[in-house]
Formats: sequence, structure tokens, C-alpha cells
Amino acid sequence: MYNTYPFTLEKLPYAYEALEPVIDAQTMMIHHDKHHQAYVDNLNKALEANPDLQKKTLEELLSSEVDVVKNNAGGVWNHDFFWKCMGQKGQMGEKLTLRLEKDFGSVAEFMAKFEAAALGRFGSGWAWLVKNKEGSLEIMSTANQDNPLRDGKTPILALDVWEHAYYLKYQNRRAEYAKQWWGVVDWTAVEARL
Ligand code: MN3
Repeated sequence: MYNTYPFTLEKLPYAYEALEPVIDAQTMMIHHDKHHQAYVDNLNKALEANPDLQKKTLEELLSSEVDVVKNNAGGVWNHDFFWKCMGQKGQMGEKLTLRLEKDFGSVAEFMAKFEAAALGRFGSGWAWLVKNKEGSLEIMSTANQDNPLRDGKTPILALDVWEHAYYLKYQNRRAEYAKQWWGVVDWTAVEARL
């Protein structure tokens, strides 16, 4: 696990084709090997130019006042988290189900709200399920590579809605991508973050 400069790209925790047919292997390969790698490289480059920040952890860099550092730190953190939100195909456990019912009324309502956050994000960004300081679950979206930790919220689940995440297969159909995506969410990993 990376912690401080110099950062390295973490391996994808499953094969490129593991999420087929929801997310195609080519998208996964480009997304991880090119886009995610570029965030790692550009973060290291930005830190070379800002040696005073080299001792900071990745989480600390998410709130950096240096934009190029903040943006690329977010790109590294968010993608690492995103890969870990997917992979295992399985049913949602009882603990998470009850929690979503408590905070959103029903699992269907949670999913509808999450999809709306994914669709409503103008341009590039992320949809998130987060835990707030009071311990309740909330849905939010962030622009670009911004991260909820900056607002004191703990990420539980994230969906990348940058076009590079879905364009090869879904083109302009972000809503369809967001709906199909539920089929590859690793609910066990999500529940473990509660
Ligand atoms: Mn991405």
C-alpha cells in the first residue's frame, strides 16, 4: 500500500475481463494502465516540484492547496477505491440492506438516488455513498477528482462517471452505464466499510 511519495500504481485486484459484460476488458485496461497510471505519474511529478509536500500521505494530499497535487492525488485515491468497489458478484448482505432501508427508505430508493447523483454530475466526476460525521449514510457527487474526505465524509462506495470510464461501450449513455454497474458491485466490500 502506498503511503507517501514516490507513489506507485497498485495492481488491479482482478483480471481486465472480470467485469464483462458490464465493463469491457479494453475499457478496464485503458482505465487502469493509462488513466490511473497517469495520475500516479503526474502526482509524482507535481511532488518533485513541491518537495515540502513529499512527506504527506495520500489522504493529506487530497486537501492540498496546490491544485495539481490535489487533483492527481484524488485521481490516484479515487481509482484505487473504485477498483475495490467492484469484482465479486454476490448478493447484498443483511447488515447493509437494513442500513440502506434505515437511511434511504429502501434499497431501490438508495439506488435511484445514487443513479440520479451519477447522472446529475455535469461534466466529469464521481457519485458517492458516504458516511457523515453523525454516522448516517448520504449520497453525494464530486467534480473532477475531488474526494469526500475533504468534507469530512468517509467513502463507502464510488462510481466513476468520467467518460473514459464508460465511453467505449456505452458512448453517451451514462444512465445505462450507472444502471448496469450495480451488477458488478462488490457488496461484501461495501458492507465491510460501514
Ligand atoms: Mn476514471
